[in-house]
Amino acid sequence: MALAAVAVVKGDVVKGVIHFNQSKPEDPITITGQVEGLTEGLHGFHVHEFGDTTNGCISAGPHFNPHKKDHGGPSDAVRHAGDLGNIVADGSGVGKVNITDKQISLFPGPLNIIGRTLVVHADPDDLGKGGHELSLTTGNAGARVACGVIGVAAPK
Ligand SMILES: [Cu+2]
Ligand SMILES: [Zn+2]
Repeated sequence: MALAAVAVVKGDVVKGVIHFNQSKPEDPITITGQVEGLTEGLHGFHVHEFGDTTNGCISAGPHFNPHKKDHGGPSDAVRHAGDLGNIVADGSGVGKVNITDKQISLFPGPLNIIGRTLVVHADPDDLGKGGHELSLTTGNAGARVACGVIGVAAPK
């Protein structure tokens, strides 16, 4: 049975709705939607470990990393499961999301992301290659400008 989840991300000025769909455990997950209110350019986009926004997006903790690897880009073998790379905002501040990924899942198991938090960052994720002291942990993507817990979607 196909599964669907949704994250409504919110910050002071940035907001968006992101949908997650997956038809079978062995199939990739598709991630679609839109974020608005961004500065033009690249913005780090990750699943963080905790579905906790008690103290805002900071309570979501580090990148979701069940395999205890270094930070990387979405197409890298060495990456956090939650490393979805960057979204690209246009001159109107709108970033469209259309991602297919195989390292996270909506189905039960160690890769499950339901109840974790989707975070949008102020700065580009350097995908682990920036040579900054934070490159291998966060991609040096800066502040968390919006976030939302990934929850089970209502049927359409
Ligand atoms: Cu992040
Ligand atoms: Zn990461």
